[in-house]
Amino acid sequence: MLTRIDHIGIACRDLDATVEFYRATYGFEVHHSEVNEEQGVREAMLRINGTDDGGSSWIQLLEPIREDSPVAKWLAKNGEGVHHIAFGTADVDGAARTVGDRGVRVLYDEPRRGSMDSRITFLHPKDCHGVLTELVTAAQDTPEDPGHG
Ligand code: MC0
Repeated sequence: MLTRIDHIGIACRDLDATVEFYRATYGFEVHHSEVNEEQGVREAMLRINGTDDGGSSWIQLLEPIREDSPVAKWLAKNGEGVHHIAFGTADVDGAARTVGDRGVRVLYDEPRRGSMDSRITFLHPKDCHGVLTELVTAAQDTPEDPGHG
């Protein structure tokens, strides 16, 4: 059902400085960046590796653009660090239904738009042993045609 670590989301206060740290320290380059108004973040995606299912694994750096956004709230309470993990699936609708049927609160009725036109939903951290967990289907990834996320 879930076939890879799609990404690890990291909350930061200064996206440009954090991108530079990942470049200078590890040699990871920005593959994609965007503003997601709905989620209230400016973000950069660093591609770490390809995966067996034809997708990819990423580090996602997140800087809040609004004080009332989930990442701003989290930063104010915890400071910078790992904000969530995301599991990749070819079928985010089906995976969310299955996990929901197992008693975990799924935060969205329907998946919403994520990075690079992916479809995403979140699971409540209080139902996941303290880990905010995201389920994601990459744009090119469908049950019929697993692609290159
Ligand atoms: C909050 N909590 C967390 C947490 N955020 N625990 C672990 N990891 C996190 N990231 C805990 C708080 O410490 C608190 O625990 C309790 O959950 C309630 O949190 P709150 O601060 O009072 O905030 P709420 O209830 O208003 O919202 C929490 C909730 C929210 C998880 C529902 O943050 C949410 O809807 N998140 C999903 C969307 C999101 O995070 N978007 C940003 C990434 P205590 O013990 O103090 O009660 S966007 C993204 O990632 C996209 C672009 C993509 O991947 O493509």
